Amino acid sequence: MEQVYLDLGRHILAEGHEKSDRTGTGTKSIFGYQMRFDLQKGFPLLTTKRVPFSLIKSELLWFIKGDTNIRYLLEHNNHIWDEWAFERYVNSEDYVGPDMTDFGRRALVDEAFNEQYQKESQAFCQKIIEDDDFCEKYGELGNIYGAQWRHWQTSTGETIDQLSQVIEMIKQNPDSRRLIVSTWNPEDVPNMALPPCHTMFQFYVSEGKLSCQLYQRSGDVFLGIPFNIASYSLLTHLVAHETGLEVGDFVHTIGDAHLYSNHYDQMALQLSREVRELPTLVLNDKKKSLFDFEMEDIVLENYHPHPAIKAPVAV
Ligand code: DHF
Ligand code: TMP
Repeated sequence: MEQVYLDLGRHILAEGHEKSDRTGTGTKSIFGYQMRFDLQKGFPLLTTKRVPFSLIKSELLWFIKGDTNIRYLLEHNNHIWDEWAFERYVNSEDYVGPDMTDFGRRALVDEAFNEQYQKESQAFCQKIIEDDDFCEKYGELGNIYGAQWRHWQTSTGETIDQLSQVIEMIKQNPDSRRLIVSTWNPEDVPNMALPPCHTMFQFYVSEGKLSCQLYQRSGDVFLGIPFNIASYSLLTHLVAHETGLEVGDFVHTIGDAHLYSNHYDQMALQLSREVRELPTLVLNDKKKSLFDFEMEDIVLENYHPHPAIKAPVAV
């Protein structure tokens, strides 16, 4: 199964179009790609590099709670969203430290600056955890996934809990072709730190199995995509658990699928490795609703990957 991901990486390295991008890093990119993972055959967490599953768990539980403040992530030692909160802070009037303009790129090329940046970023995280007012102001990422899934704002000032509704629909009317959660709100997009990459997902039930398809408008194939595959596969397991279904396929459709130019060597290294047996996922049977799940209720067994491969994230 992992092979379909490796095929994507190989395909982009060989045939991707060179394209500039918002972050100034440069990419090789293709448009329109689909991967299918049969979740009966194991849990699709890559084995050709270690992917930190605890970060995937805490991020998904954070979305499911409808939380959009990074404090919960920091409390779980998860730093994958730090840069985007930090960016808002350093661009605000409250920030008085050294100039952090374009920190993502400068930290990669200027060691002295990188030290300053690491220091500021650590102080920022510490303050988010300790200072409630600061946390409320700068820990917030705005209307990202958690908000759109659980409390989508309507024009009349109400909120829609899309995730609860779709679960209820799966239970009541599993043959429905409208089992959709959408996150792309054209009204919100101009004001967002990072417009949603996962623009919509749809569930499908057949022969007692629950499948899920994600349309991802933009995919960082080396860093983001391995997380995204595991995250939506976990979501499918959790929704199947609650609705009393078996798991079917996770279908991953990507619009602009790209490799950043500073990930080519890492991707090539990963492609040189043998795939190993996939791990299995075990959910706490005592909990029924996915809204009650905590970190320890989700356990991965038999995960024996190759070592992690470091790569810088484009901000
Ligand atoms: N921007 C870009 N350019 N690519 C992304 O994948 C991305 N993902 C976001 C937000 N913005 C993004 C949220 N998800 C990592 C993985 C997922 C993620 C953000 C970051 C990441 O850096 N993963 C590292 C390990 C990180 C760690 O151990 O703390 C990895 O090697 O997989
Ligand atoms: P963009 O808004 O210019 O498309 O930049 C977003 C970048 O983040 C792009 O490289 C895709 C990547 N990304 C993922 O691959 N997966 C994710 O879950 C998120 C949030 C971002």
